[in-house]
Amino acid sequence: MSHSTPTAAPGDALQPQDLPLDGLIVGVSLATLDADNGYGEILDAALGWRDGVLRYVGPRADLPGDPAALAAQVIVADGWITPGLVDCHTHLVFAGDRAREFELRLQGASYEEIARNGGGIVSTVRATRAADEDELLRLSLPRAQALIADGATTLEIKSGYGLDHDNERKMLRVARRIGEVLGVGVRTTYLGAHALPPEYAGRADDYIAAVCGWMRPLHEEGLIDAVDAFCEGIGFSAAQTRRVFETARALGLPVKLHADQLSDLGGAALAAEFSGLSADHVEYTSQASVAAMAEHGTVAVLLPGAFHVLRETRLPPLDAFREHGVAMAVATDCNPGTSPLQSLRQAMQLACTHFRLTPLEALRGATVHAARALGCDDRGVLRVGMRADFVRWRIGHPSELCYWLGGALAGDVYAGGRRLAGGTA
Ligand code: DI6
Ligand code: FE
Repeated sequence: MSHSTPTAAPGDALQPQDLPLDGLIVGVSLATLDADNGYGEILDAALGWRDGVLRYVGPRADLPGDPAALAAQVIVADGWITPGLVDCHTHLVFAGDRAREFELRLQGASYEEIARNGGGIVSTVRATRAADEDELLRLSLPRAQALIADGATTLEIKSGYGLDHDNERKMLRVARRIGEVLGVGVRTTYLGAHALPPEYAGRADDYIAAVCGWMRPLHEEGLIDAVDAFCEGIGFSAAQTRRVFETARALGLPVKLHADQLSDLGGAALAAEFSGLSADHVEYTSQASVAAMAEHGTVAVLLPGAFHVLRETRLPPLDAFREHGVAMAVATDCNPGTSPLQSLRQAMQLACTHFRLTPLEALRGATVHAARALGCDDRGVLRVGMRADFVRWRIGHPSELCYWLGGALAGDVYAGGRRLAGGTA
């Protein structure tokens, strides 16, 4: 492992218009991730920001003068700063829980059996429909806060437990309100094609037509950043998914897909065909689909929490992703059924233990590659001009982020230059 100390790139010098900085942290080590390989380490560093944007990322020794003269607030700190974590796949807005289902699965029932018997996603739909918008916000905020407390500064949040226009809209509005209330970055994903609601039993094609019809008004309200579907035997077929994607494309919305989680329906290749931002889960993805993802720059989002909770054994084609240069992201999939996981750092830990990612791959997967899986090019690395989204961790080396199971490692969490949460300095 390299522990070299690269110097700041040319052009990173502070400009007069950057001053005074709003904040400047000195003395820490940085894992900038601003390189193709390695952590991009800068020891005894400084990080400065203004107006929510990073303005200095480099060695403390290269600062043009006394820190106190450069910034309104100077913080002397130790530990490591990484880019803020980006959780690029969550279903954290929902009501109720499925702890009973967890017990049934431990007694041998499968996820598919439970879904076919009226449990699973549809039971969360009942609870979510019954909650009004304020109640849904109240129930969902603690999950977002838990993710932030362990270092997340951007959350993707999917709909998909409403399954009619008004309830999908309610979920997406709650997702936006979470961003406003907590100051965290939120990207919303419309997942109307998540499950078949009871009122459409036996009429899946009609339901898909309805999902496509709701997309435009929700988009016109500014509630949709991307469109997703659950392409699976217990979800929707590739042909139905294609109709959803065609509607998204006509509206200029990017797509992503729950693909190849429990079987290979060619979902990842379908996402790639639509130049999808990501194909997620991907345990059963074929070599041909991996090649298609590489060709179209579609990110593979690994969700080791669901793999762990469902006690799956089929590994995603990790070596093929590496060989083809498919970027691998890591996310929590925070949801009440298959992944009641409220820490992205824990997802990184599971990605290392179950999928044998290196700690560096897992960290890049939860930052740089996760940002790409959301189509965000303004975050995920520490670089001048990027959003001031970063976390100061109480650790001696970044590999510790994947080493500890649990623990309170995040000292300070900043999004857009504002401190969100954290423990003692
Ligand atoms: N795959 C998942 O991981 C979640 N949705 C999906 O299509 C699980 C959602 C749930 O079980 O509530
Ligand atoms: Fe999911």
